Amino acid sequence: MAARKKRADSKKDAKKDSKKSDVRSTGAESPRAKAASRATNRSSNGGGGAKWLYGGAFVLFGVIAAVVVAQGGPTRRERGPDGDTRSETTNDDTTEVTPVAPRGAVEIPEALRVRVVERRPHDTSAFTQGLLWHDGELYESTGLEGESTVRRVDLASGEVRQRIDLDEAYFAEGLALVGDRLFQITWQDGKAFVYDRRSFEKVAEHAYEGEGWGLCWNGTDLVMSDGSDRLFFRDPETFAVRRTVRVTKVGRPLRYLNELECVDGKVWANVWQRDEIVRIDPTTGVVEATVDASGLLTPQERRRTDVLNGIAWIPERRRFVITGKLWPWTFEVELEPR
Ligand SMILES: [Ca+2]
Repeated sequence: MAARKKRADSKKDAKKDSKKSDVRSTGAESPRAKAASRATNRSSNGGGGAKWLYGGAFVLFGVIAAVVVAQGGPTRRERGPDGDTRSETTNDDTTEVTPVAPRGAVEIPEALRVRVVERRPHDTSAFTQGLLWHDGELYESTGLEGESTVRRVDLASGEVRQRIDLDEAYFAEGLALVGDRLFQITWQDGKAFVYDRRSFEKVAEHAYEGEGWGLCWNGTDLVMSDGSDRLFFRDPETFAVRRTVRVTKVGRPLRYLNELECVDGKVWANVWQRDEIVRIDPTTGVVEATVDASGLLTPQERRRTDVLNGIAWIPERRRFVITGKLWPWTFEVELEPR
């Protein structure tokens, strides 16, 4: 219960932060717009009649527009002199962060949304922390001390076909499958458990520093989140960190990365306390796409549940299954442009 409260407390901070970042995003005015405005003003100071004045401004505008297009089109913005003013309003955490996006290029993510194809039952006592799809079934990790489990679940009925309960000392988090080994991490216990996929027998255990939130397997590394803007790439044999990357969205750190899914070389993450899923380039940490997953639950269902958490990719159908903590449903969804 203490753990649940702790999450609720930090929820307030998350909300404050999200407000801050909203302010920052609206304040990021293109330097070009300012330059264009200055140029137009200068041209209007010259002598001559109204025709010259309008004609001159028109030509200047045309030249500026041509330069803008030649420099990279509408999806990229240059980091201008006012780029620094953003950091004045950031908090302590973000000022330490070195942007990982190439200097001068800030990518605007593709805007997607979910379209529900199927809604199916989900165990409302499952505090979902990890979700993956393998061979026609879901594998799920649930959290909270005394309620943490690993389970194999029938997607159609939501029926739990196999489960083990963890020692009540542990608060389980993300889950990933490497061959026939299931890796399950824990929130603040610094332990990763490895199970045989079929028997759920524990076959290994690893220790690590820091918190554990989400986990996925990209074929080479276990990718792990810890609630910050960082992703850790770990060796599945030793659990040692091979490298890390900081995730940025429109040039700013994106924190609270939670449950993960590795799909076709990209890392997908749902963001804690938001109905948002992002697609991340694992090399640069840049968010390439953002998915609006709001509106899956009714307001009444929302009151009885916790946050969206749990994304699993079904490669055969090229769709995601999405659920959340204590949610009554899983949603099989397709992604479409917003
Ligand atoms: Ca997942």
